[in-house]
Amino acid sequence: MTDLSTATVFITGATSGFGAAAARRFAGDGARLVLLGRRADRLDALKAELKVPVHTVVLDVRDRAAVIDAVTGLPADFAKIDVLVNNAGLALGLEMAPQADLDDWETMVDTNIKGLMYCTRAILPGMVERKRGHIINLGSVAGTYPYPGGNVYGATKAFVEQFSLNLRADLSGSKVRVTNLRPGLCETEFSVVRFKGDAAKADSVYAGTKPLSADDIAECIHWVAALPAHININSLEVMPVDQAFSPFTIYRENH
Ligand code: NDP
Ligand code: 8X3
Repeated sequence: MTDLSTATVFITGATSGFGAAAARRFAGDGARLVLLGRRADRLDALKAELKVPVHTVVLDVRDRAAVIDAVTGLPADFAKIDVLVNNAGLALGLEMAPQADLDDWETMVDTNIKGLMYCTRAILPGMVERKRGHIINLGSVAGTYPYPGGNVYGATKAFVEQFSLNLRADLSGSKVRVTNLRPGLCETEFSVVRFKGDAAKADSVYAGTKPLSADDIAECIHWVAALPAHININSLEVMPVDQAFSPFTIYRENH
């Protein structure tokens, strides 16, 4: 297995959900952590909780210059990143395309696509130079299966799938691994964000079912990273047992 006790793990979106759970999971190995998010208070609280070396980075991944500066300015002890968990992301709204808010669409593209690109491009050259590294991207089942209202969110996650596979193509011979982890229904702050603070609406998404937890996904992130260095999980789709598929919608009228 890959020894993570000496690894440096860079996690974006570490203030909540999968990112915070992954930070705790890797801290269990003794890994050094770089934790990124916009909410400084949450990063500080996590740093105080974890018993491993932690460097916090407060920024918005949509800010290209800030991402590049933060990575080039990492303290020497945290600069050799072994694992990048490209997790920062969000869905905004569930409206049908004709009614959807164009600003929401742009925010999802800027965060889920461009932010992930910036972090990858900033960190990848060091991994290639050291011939060691693993990029774990957070895609989604929404990147594979369409659903009403998934429109641009799903499309950003389809980008993550194809970008991950194309990175594998570019990184042939580099020893750098790339994984796209594609969770299904998972209860985090995801739906509160999607419904812009409407907690009742967010709760209704998970009512009466047993969704995945952030810890379940952290376990998957940790598992792909801990596998022996010659094994690359390209894409890993994970759903709760209670989530499955429905038939195609067929629109009918008297033709
Ligand atoms: P949460 O809302 O709980 O966490 C999202 C994290 O992303 C937060 O730490 C947030 O930090 C960070 N983030 C959002 N926007 C930015 C930004 N512009 N700059 C920096 N950080 C940002 O959601 P999850 O943990 O559920 O989601 C994590 C990832 O997993 C996302 O990419 C999501 O699309 C994906 N996913 C989620 C699923 C689910 O059902 N929950 C299923 C499949 C995929 P802060 O606000 O402090 O900046
Ligand atoms: C989050 C899962 O199905 O709500 O990516 O889009 S879903």
